[in-house]
Amino acid sequence: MSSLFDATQAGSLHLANRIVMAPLTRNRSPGGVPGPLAVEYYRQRASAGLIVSEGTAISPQGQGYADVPGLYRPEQLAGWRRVTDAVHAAGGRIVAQLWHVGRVSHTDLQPGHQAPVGPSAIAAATKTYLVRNGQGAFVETSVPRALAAEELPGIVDDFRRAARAALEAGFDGVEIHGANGYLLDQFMKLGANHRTDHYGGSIANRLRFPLEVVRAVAAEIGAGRVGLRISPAAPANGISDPDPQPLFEALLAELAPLGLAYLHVIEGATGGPREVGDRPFDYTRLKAAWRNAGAKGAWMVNNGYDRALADRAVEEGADLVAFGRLFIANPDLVRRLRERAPLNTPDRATFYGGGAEGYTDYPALPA
Ligand code: 8OZ
Repeated sequence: MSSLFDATQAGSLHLANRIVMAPLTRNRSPGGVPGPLAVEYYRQRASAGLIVSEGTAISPQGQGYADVPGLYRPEQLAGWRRVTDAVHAAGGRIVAQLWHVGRVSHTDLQPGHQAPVGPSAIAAATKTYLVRNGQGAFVETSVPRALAAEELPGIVDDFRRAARAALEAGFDGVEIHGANGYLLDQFMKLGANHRTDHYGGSIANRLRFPLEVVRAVAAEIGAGRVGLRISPAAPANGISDPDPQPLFEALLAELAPLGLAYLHVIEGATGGPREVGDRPFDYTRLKAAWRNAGAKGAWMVNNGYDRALADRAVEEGADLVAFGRLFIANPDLVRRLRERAPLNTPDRATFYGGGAEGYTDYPALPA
């Protein structure tokens, strides 16, 4: 019987256990450059089998929040190199989460104060985080402009280049952010995609751009170093789709032959209830679609897990379990889960922005 604490393999990634630190936006990288505090924060959490970095912008256009890191300027790569070196020196593994927010942005954050971009010119009913005069504030996102089909190869190329940059910065691989109402999720879901060209309408058309991105990144660095994050049912950032089950089963059937390292599935509403709406999404069926199509990649589950739920998930065939908020508050979460030790409580007030407080000052158990 496999356990949460067993070593395992995800594509080319050899992992010391099945516990994953989920990607967590912390807004502590002014200028998009992770600094010494980020080095310490990730180093403290290196006993995770795998760390997925916080969402990291692939381009200036892909950025949607103040003080999130990027992977497109040399200083950003140098900052990340110090993080990845520290994680590796502590025996950990870390992948970079490649992020294009699409319409979830603000003109203040976009090059030349232009409108953010999306599949269609439909505003996301959600807020983003800006820093104005040194003060953090949540503000409505700006109305996006619809991308021309001719612009899409450029964005695919930004993802491809960011994947290459991630390896240069010492990451073990990348996770493509296809979840939570950001650009790839916007293309997949009808609430944000009203296109009438071959990137909108049918399921095959709505999957076209996300699949172009995944294939390009896999071709660039090897599929065994690439994961994809999805959130089929999450209403995050104002996203919606009337019928996600066939959409995501079709996506997985297309992905299966690529040989990705893992698929990261957020079950339910991100950071919220595991059941959403009146028509439950069937994750067991989704996983069966993945395996039936021949996929060998690890199945990573996420959302509201604790030790008991995680044990059950592994018994039922999940390969990896990602923990978010618990990793914010417990740098030694792996040990605490193993020893069934008490957990520190995450402090919501210090999730986004600020310095060491609520970031690197959560205590580990005494040695
Ligand atoms: C919280 C705040 C800002 C961004 C996501 C990257 O939901 C995020 C995010 C989460 O995937």
